[in-house]
Amino acid sequence: MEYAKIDKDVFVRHPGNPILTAFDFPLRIRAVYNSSAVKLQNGKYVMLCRVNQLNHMTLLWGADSNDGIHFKVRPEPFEMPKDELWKAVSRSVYYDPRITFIDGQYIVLIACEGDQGCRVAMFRSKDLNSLEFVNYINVPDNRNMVIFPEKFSDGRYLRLERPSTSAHGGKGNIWLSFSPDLIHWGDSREIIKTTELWNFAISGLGPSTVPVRVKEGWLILFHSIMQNCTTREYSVGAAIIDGEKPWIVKHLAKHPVLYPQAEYEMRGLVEHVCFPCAKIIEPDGTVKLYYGGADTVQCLATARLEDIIFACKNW
Ligand code: BMA
Repeated sequence: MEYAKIDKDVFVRHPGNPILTAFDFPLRIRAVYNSSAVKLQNGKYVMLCRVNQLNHMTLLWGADSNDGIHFKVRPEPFEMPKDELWKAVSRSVYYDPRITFIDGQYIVLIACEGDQGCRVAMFRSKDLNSLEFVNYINVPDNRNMVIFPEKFSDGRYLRLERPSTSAHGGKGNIWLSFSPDLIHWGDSREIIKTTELWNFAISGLGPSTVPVRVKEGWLILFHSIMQNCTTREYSVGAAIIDGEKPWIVKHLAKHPVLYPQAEYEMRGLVEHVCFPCAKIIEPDGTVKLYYGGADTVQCLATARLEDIIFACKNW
């Protein structure tokens, strides 16, 4: 009989988890989770933290680190736009930042929910000390956008995204789109469907971290959702798409590479959630995955890049 003989974990949770909690902030907050981190060219790390205030309205708050593990929270959150449209678009929350370094600058995408459903706001920054708002880059309802760190062979930008369609009763599938200028997107293709991943992703999928080039193509990690009687379980899946024709999925792990198991992932404001927003590949092949635990705390897990690729090919 054929079945997956998985005898070890790909990701190992950091022993210091959670690496950031509400108590690390200078003010009373409720939660910090689903944050994104990048390694700057000077070797230092910056995290853009999703913070829930006591009333669960969100803030985006920076934190800095020398090792990508111990983060020092800045004194103040980021300034966000002051205009009426921003207030309307993000009236409920702005959340789950994703950061791509391209064209010598950081592009930060933030999902916003308010009067218009879910839209994604694009910001740019030279150094992640402040953010400049650029535009909204979709009509509702679309989220979980990540921009590739390289352009396509014809000069267009690429992004993965998750338009919220109710096909198959889930939240939607992973799509790939192209753009000449980061603002206007199209030529879209659906590339990974929930139905290819029964059961752990049957209720939805979403790209979660910026794709990274590997020998086999682009390695992508995504979150997967499985609704059951009591929870919606969020795990982390992995796939490799073609390096030249990224709409072709070459390898897809049929099992999650990280799933809720630790106490801080099982219990919290939303139970059974591992929700990644960023990964950093260190020169020695260690992958640092930054993910939120139970919509309450910020966590870190590490893996060997080759072990994730093995899972994509063999699980
Ligand atoms: C998703 C997003 C994430 C959150 C997850 C679990 O829809 O809102 O920010 O972590 O649900 O609640």
